[in-house]
Amino acid sequence: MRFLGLDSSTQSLTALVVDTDTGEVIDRSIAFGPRLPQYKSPNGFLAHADPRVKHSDPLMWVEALDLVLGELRAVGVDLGAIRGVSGAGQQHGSVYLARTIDEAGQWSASEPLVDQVRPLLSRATAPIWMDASTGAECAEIAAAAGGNDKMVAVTGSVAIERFTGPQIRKFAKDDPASYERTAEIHLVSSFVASLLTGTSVPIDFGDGAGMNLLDLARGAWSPQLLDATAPNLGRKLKPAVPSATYAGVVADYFIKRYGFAANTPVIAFTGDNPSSLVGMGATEPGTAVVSLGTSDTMFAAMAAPRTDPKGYGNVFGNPAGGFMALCCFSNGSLAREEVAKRCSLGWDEFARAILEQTRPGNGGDMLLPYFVPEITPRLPAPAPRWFGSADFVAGKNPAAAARAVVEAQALSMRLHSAFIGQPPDRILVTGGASKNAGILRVLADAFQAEIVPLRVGNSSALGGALRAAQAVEGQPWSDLYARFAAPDLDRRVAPDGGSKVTYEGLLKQLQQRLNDLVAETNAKR
Ligand code: XUL
Repeated sequence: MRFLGLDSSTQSLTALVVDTDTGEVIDRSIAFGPRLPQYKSPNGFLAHADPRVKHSDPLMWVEALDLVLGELRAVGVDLGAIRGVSGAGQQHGSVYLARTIDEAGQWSASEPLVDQVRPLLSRATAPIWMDASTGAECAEIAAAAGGNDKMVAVTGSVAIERFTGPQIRKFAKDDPASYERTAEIHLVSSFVASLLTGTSVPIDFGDGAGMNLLDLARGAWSPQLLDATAPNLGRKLKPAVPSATYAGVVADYFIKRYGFAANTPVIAFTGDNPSSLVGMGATEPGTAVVSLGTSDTMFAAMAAPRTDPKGYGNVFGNPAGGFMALCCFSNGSLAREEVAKRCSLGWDEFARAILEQTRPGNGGDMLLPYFVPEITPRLPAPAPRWFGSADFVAGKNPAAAARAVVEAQALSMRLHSAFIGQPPDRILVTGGASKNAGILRVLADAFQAEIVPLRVGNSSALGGALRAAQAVEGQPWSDLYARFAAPDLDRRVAPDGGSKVTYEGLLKQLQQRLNDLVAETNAKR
């Protein structure tokens, strides 16, 4: 049987079809920047004078959905053979509607979906996970809730700028009339699912945990946090549901336009990281995962929820049941791309610079790669810092710059993910940059762990397809993982034991420099 997974991420929308009989996988992506230039979002979000503000146009996601389904058909995929759909969205981003999709979603097949969604919006833009402009709202919510320790105990996370609750509060404060006019608030995941069914699909526990609103123990919105966040918020959110919830069927619009079969089931969507946990076959505790995307994330399933005493790590729902821990670093691909661009390095040259032209420790050259505001550690404004030789600091040593960005990213991941538990001896990697052998080498050495890439590129879209397959066919996760999420053992990278001591030293040096940078930033506030 065939199942479709969708992943509406920061820079692209991916659709991926798995065939559980033949093992075949087909995927297509729409990159927002090049394919939908009218939205003026080359990296998936709109320009703003304040670097802390990052919003996207939700209509771009709507148009991309039409485009990607059209493209699947164009390459010969029979969408009528799809037996179930699920998917994921970039986490934390929120969409505001003046009418609920339950009221409005009888989409007419004769008019493009984007023209039918446009009049529903009560807010023209959607704040996304990269937004760092809600510091005041975080402080207000935490104070009203009884402090950040209480927030962590109830929701698994301190009040954080990118999480949806603080974003909703900012909207309610800045534009109370539009907030009041809002009938329904969606995450990106539940929004795309709702487009697909033409009904209001609830938020699942996996993604809902990224809102600073979900009481993890009860699996329900916390009345106290709803009140602390914004007036009447409980009326604008449907109750949160388990990730495996049957959410409805594909709407007539998609049947008529793309040939889906009538009554094709849709399973609730989840966040891209929880979805990747499934796509990587890592829903059982014991395997750490690194996802190298626009942001880099490191995450792992947990037997019992474990929280980060420093307040950087988060707890989300595991779509297969239980919880997962996650650390998010906003300067992922964005930082690697920035360095590659500044140094005019292609990706092959970038890998060669690491593998052939530089050594672990980079001869003392170190970069704190914060070209956009950072989540871990918390830096509300860009703060790149170059340390070491004069040439490196002046940007005249491209090879050292390539190694420096990746070494700092890998070590910062090691430092900040330590709360998750035992240091891993095997790490699965996914995301665009996991194709780069230079990056895998640095990860292996910095963690002193075996690095194993996944065969399939888009683990979040794959997670969507596998969740649909599991919900509809009832196959055990382990069978689905063996078939679709098998790691690419030919490309695994073993750590070089000779670099262990160098990286222990670098880890301490990085920690000191990060502490200094955070102190410097806090002093400026
Ligand atoms: C996770 C996070 C990011 C987004 C990006 O907390 O903010 O990983 O999900 O897609």
